[in-house]
Order: sequence, then C-alpha cells, then structure tokens
Amino acid sequence: MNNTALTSIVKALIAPGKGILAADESFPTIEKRFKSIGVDSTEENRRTYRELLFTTPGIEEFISGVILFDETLRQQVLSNKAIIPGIKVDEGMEDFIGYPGEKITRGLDGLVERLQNYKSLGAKFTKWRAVFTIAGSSPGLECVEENTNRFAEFALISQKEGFVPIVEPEVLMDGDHDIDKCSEITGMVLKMLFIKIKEKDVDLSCLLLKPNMILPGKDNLNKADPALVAQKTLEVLKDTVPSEVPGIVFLSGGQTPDEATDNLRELNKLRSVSWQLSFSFGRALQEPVLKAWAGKEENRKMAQDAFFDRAKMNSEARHGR
Ligand code: 5MM
Repeated sequence: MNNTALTSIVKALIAPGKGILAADESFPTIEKRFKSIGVDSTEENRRTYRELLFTTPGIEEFISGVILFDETLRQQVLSNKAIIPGIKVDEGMEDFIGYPGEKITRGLDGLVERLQNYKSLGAKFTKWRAVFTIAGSSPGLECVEENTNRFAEFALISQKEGFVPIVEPEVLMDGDHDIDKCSEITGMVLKMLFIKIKEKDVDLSCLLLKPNMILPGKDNLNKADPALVAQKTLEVLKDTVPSEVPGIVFLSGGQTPDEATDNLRELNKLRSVSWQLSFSFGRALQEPVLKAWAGKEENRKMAQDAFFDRAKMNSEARHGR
C-alpha cells in the first residue's frame, strides 16, 4: 500500500472550500430522479446529464471529487482533470437471512478484480454504502455487526489496492423518530464501525467517513433548527470517530438543498474538532440542476448555473458562511 499517494488523494478531496459530488446513482435510483422531471433513463440521457454536471465551467473551484457509477466511469465523461474520479463499489442491499426486514450491503465477492479494473479506468477512491432504517427494534445489533464487518473488509481491500475508501453508513430519515433516537442509533452504528475498522488494521488516516447528520425522522412533527442539528451531530461524532480520521463528508439524505447547506454551515461554525467537515451530497447538489435541465438541451446553461450556485453555497458553508 502506498500511503503517501493515498494521503495526497485524501488531502485533495477534503481541501478547504471543496467537497464531493455524489453522482453514483444506480439504475433504479437515476430512473426515479429522471422520472421526477419526465425524462427517460436511457444510456444517452444519463451520459448527457452527467456530462452537463462535470463540464460546468469553474466547478472545480468547489468540487474536489465525484463518485461515479460503473457505467459513468466506463463512459469516460469526467474529462475535468482537476476533479478526482471515485467509484461506488457496493452492489446494493440484500435481505439479511434470519432477520426479517433487515438489509445488508453486498459486493465483496470479486471486489479485488473489479478494483483492478477500476484502477485502469482512472478511479482513485471508492465508496461503500450501508443503510439502516429506524423502525421498531431495527436496526438490530447483528445487522449492524455484519454491515460494519463488511465496511471494514471493503476499506482494507480498497487501501491494499491503492484506493482511498469512503465508508457511508446511512441512518435513514424515514420514520417519525425524534432527534435523540437518531443520535442513539447513529452512535451505535459508528461505534461498531470503528471497532471493526480498527480490528482489521485499516489505516484511519487514509479513509473518509460519510455519515448522516443527526436529524429527526421526516414524519416527526418537531423540526430541528441548524444549531441543534450541528450540536447533536458533533456530540455523536466526538463520541465515536477517532481523531486520526482526516475528514467527514456528510450525505444529504433527503434534506432539501437549503437545509443541507444550512446545517453544514452551522457544523463548520461550531467545529472545535480535528476533522474537516465537508460534503458529499447527491440530492442536495443535484435537485436544482435536474429541475432546471428537465432533459432539454436549451436548458443546459441554466442547469449548469444552478449547479455552480449550489456548489458555491456549500463551499461557503465549509467556511461557516
Ligand atoms: C447518489 O446516490 C448514491 C447511490 O445510491 P443508490 O445505490 O441507492 O442508487 C448514494 O449512495 C449517495 O451517494 C448517498 O446516499 C448520498 O446522497 P444524498 O442524496 O443522500 O446526499
């Protein structure tokens, strides 16, 4: 493992004022996003849309890296040399046998071979996502244990193959739970995650964490303002994330673009932590772009302007502004 090379990739990904664009929607997810604007999910439309994002003039000032889906990496549409290409390598969820309603992330089989291929296609970092739903007694300890074992294995293999791993344990906003329940479950998941990661001797200094912010469930009537979200999020992170981890790149998880940016800004205002606090948003960066584009070539410039503005706002939020 060449740690110097990995360290410089990590540094570039979390450089001040920059963040990551998550554009790694799998086929069913991009189909859902396109459906919302009346566009068919064809290979050509996916290429056109993602190319529009990546060629936005000046975007490299705010975007350090892009997480790509297998198809997009192969289409070779990320031609902006100042943006680091990454690749989603998990293969989605499967049922956790013996635990009805629980899901685990798959994708470890054949991972080494896939990574070697991704390396030849130019990818420099990898991402693996597991999803935890708060409902009744879920997520159970066994599900968290199995998912975090797989995270650790993914991270170790990625580093051995010369990639910076991003681990994304997402506690979903679905449900009516309160903000403290989100703290409790996220805390449990992150604690277990770093136990497993340390057991496998993963190099903490060459890894990024992509967690959810601490929020009440979507259907909870008590909304949390950005100051509370930032306070609760930092409490959980300080309790669970080792200081050797260089950066935390939040997912947006279904927050509106404004909510995600406001919360990121408050987090950076409070800071008092060793990690960089950055973003790796999917929906919160792309929603305004999709709306402006609507699948029409004549809207290309308007869509790129929307992306530029939203990326700039998140860049400002990284400075607490
Ligand atoms: C962009 O969506 C990513 C892939 O999701 P699927 O496997 O469900 O298609 C997803 O991992 C994304 O990177 C994260 O959820 C962050 O995106 P948001 O929209 O939550 O910021």
